Amino acid sequence: MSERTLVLVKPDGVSRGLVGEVISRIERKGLRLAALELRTVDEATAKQHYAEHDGKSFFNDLVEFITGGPLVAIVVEGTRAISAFRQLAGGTDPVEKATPGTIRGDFGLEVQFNLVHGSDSVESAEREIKIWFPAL
Ligand code: DAT
Ligand code: MG
Repeated sequence: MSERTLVLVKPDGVSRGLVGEVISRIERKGLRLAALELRTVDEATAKQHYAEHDGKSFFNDLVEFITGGPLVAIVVEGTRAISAFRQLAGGTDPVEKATPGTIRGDFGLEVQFNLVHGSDSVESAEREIKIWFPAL
């Protein structure tokens, strides 16, 4: 079943020059790009995107980090796109949970700087795509 998912190459991924690497892995997996934009996000949008984490110890640092520089927002589509991209990304902690061969496992070292975001469910994907690409 074809799905859409919201992917972010976060500011650390952009500043480290990993945008092409991430897009290449998405395309080689067989997923398609439906929308893509380089953008610097404001605090309100960042808080909306990460609303589920509001109140957690890392929330303020997360918002500061994600607003701290340009990121690349992408809508990715294809069969089981949500799970497929989460698999490409690897676990949240690039060392504890991610495995080599994943984006985070290959390029990440710290949980705060784990390079990419991918929606975690159909509901999250719909909610997040509305935030980032309301016209889609
Ligand atoms: P994911 O990005 O794998 O969906 P998440 O939704 O649980 O993970 O958390 C969102 C982001 O918040 C995550 O990519 C990095 C940051 N984060 C999560 N847990 C953290 C922690 N314990 N300390 C610092 N940052 C954390
Ligand atoms: Mg998440």
